[in-house]
Amino acid sequence: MRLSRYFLPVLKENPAEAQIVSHRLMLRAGMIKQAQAGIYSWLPLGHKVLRNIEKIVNEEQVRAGHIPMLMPTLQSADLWRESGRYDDYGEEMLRITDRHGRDMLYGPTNEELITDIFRSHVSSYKDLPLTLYHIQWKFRDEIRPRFGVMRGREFLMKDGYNFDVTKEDALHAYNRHLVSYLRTYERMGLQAIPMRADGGPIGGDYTHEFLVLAETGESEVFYDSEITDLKFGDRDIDYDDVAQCQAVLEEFTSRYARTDETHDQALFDKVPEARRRTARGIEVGQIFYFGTKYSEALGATVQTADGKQVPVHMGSHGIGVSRLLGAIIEASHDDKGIIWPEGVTPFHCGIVNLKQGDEDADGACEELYASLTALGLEPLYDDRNERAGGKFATMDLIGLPWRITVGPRGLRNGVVELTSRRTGESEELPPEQAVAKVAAIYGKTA
Ligand code: 5CA
Repeated sequence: MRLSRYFLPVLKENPAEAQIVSHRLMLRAGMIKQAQAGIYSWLPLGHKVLRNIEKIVNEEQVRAGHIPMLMPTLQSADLWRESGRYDDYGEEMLRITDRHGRDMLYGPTNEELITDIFRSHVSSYKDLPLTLYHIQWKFRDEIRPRFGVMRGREFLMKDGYNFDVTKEDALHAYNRHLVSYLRTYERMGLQAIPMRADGGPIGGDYTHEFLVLAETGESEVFYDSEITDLKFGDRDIDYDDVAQCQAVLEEFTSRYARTDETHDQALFDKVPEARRRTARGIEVGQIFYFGTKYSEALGATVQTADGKQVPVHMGSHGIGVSRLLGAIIEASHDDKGIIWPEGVTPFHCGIVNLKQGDEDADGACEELYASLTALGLEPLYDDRNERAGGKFATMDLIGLPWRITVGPRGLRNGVVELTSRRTGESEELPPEQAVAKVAAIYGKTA
């Protein structure tokens, strides 16, 4: 993409309404624009990151054996009356009436709708296990939407639902989700710690939230500091292997880690004092096992191998896709702007032309652009007629992890400059080597 042709409405001033750094930077980097309280338009740069995050979520769900689909945002109130949640959900639910006077709602979550699909099409144990998921907009009429996309009213969620014959099988599905979430967040450059939590309006008493530690997080958390040493890394996991998934769950959840809702001071006091931590965290996901709560209410049963009719065991598993942008920025920025992890960056590399209009500089930039593109990478070329300082400031603000700077002086010596946004370190290299290096970082071969 050439910046002269892109739509990147960066702001020079700090927007007054933004109280936390991620909100401020998303507005300043021209990623989002508030449409109404807690409702945002995703401008091109923000949209790109959102799609990258979705892609990682999708890949890891499919890897775990979960099946993508798409349910609508608008749901029938009648279905929610069957589960009893139409009245229970309270004022967070946006209720709508259509022209025929039918009650509808903008889905805050999808347990009812997915259970209805299940009961209409599945009747035998032979069709299980089954986990279906989608990535779809949700609406929760939060009383205090704030912090930009962190606590929106309209927000994008990945929500997945498992259906199993027995509790044991459903717990394996739970573990599978836990493992896939650990991988998912690490691919985005985040450490998200599973912590025992509360079921809230979804229900169930077996649930973990995934928290990214950050001072601006809305949840108070208590944990054993040893937990922050755990890395999922590049393990080869067989998602059908019950023991393997269980072992990961045990490894990542055996130490004390709880949100304030389930915090138990007496238990916490058993952690050696030097390892006891109280902090704040951003909840980027939650997994639930709630047994037969919805299947009984909606009559979702299957026939077992010995001919009995039983309600299926279910769980639901969510990732806050749009909230993740805020969480990643909270975890990865400096005073100049965002620092995107390579896994989610909107463009792989920036190209800054220090002297637009100079034949050599323009030519070298065009060549870099073409070589990177040919390798399947997406560079953002700042080809505007602007001062170098302004170009650097924009690149730093929008946070591309790598920048190639091209100027007539370097070119006379046959080099360009490759700079890491994270460390600020630069090296001078011939253009082909800069391309090869960027390509290698993203796993492409030049
Ligand atoms: N049905 C279940 C799981 S599929 C569910 O709705 N779980 S949830 O309520 O925990 O939401 C899942 C994730 O969505 C949360 O962990 C959080 O990351 C994100 N989320 C929830 N509310 C908001 C909000 N108002 N703004 C942005 N993200 C949100």
